[in-house]
Amino acid sequence: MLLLQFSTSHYCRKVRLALGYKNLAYRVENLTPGLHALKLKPMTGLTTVPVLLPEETVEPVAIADSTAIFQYLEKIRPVPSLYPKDLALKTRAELLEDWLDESIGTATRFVYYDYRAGEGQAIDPSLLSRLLINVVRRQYGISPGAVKLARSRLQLAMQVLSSWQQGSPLIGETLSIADLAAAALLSPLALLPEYRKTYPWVFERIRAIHESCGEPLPPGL
Ligand SMILES: N[C@@H](CCC(=O)N[C@@H](CS)C(=O)NCC(=O)O)C(=O)O
Repeated sequence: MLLLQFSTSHYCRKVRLALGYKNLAYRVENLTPGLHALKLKPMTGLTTVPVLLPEETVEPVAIADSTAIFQYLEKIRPVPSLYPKDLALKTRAELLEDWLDESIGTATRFVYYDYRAGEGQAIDPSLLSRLLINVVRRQYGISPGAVKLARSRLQLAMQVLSSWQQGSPLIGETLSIADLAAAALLSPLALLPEYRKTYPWVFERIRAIHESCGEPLPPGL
């Protein structure tokens, strides 16, 4: 299997966590942001990474979107499962994963790049890094108003994830798609002192989940 990714993308991290949890062998190809769309659009109709190429003789040829990739991985390697068996719990895990993808992954991106452009400039003060951060901020419309909204979304996320404080999975008794999504999509905040100080338990859990999946820790952890 080949994972097409951006090396720094938290959505690609999410897929690597699942591949690791299920102990599946894979290779990665790091795409160049900007040129990536030329390769991906004809393949998937979308421009986003992650994209998984199963490299099998049977369909599908390419799977776009981390949620669809999770479903595919569960189909080909059902054990250990990432979906609760109980139908009501499974639906809750799917809803939580979808909300984390659509709202919280984006909110993290906004708050993270806002930090990197200001107080966090020292993480990489090179001209290239500053240039890239400005391109990303423009591409995603990262304005002060949008960052404020993103911060309040993250505050809600911390409440929703409160079962992590007791070291418990988010849904049911074992790790699920919801835990992996939260661990990956909040991981960029590990570089922000404010979040580390206020929510230390979130980062303990992110670390533990990465260890369970055999995935190298994100920057800052
Ligand atoms: N819902 C998508 C979101 C993926 C996403 O936002 N990927 C970003 C990188 S973090 C991307 O590919 N951006 C480039 C683009 O939109 O062209 C998923 O879960 O896979």
